[in-house]
Amino acid sequence: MNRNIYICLSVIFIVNALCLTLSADFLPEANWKQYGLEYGQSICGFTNSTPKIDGKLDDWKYAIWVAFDSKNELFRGANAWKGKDDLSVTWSTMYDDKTFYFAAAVRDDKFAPSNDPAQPWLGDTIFLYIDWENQRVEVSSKPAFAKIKGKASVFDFSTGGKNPRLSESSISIEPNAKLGAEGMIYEVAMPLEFLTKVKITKGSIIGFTPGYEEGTDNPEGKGGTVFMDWGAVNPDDAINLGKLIFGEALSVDTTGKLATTWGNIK
Ligand SMILES: [Ca+2]
Ligand SMILES: [Ca+2]
Repeated sequence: MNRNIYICLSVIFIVNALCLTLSADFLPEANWKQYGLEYGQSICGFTNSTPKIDGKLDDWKYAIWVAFDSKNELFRGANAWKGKDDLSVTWSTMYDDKTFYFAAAVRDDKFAPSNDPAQPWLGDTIFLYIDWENQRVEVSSKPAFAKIKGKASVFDFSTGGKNPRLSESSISIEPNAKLGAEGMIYEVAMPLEFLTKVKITKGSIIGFTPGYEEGTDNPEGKGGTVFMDWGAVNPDDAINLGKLIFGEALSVDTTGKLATTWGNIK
């Protein structure tokens, strides 16, 4: 009898362990190449369900992900960057009728944010450089995300402060042990009305790149400061930005559909 109870408990334990493993948080890998995209192009997929802004990426399983994980993305710090485990950023975007969503899984050995909310760029900060008009003349929106004194915030660094309500956006920046000693997940929901008057719909194309600023104060004491973006360019010049196309609804079988969409619009 005791032996049966032991076997029974063992089975329950193993099944539980399997369930926990299967329900572990989703972590992304770059998948943009599957969609027939060139380097510097990605797709912002439409989401039918509102992602929960909680620093967990289970609601981003079907999104299109891009990785900044090589010297091709080092605008600054080619001699200071020590490789993927030092800093690499896998990022994605989604949208719905009202909101522009951004997420990033940041692999990092040391997270060293600024202490000064007026100068988040002194430490770890993510910027977005957005040219809504896609005229390649002006970076029209420049949100930034940082966790300062334990509080995750959205900042507006657009020229002339064009997006003053951005600070009301929802944001979560949470550690994730699977992303290195001090890796972080960023998850942000920015109402489109806080960002632009341009009507964003399926087929819209914008100039875009995230930029990862490791901190102009060089808090990790490296041989130089590190800044990563799409193509190692100066992202403050709109002409240098990558392209983000607003696409179809994301789903399990997104791959074929989105590749067709991109092909049609090119
Ligand atoms: Ca989430
Ligand atoms: Ca690092």
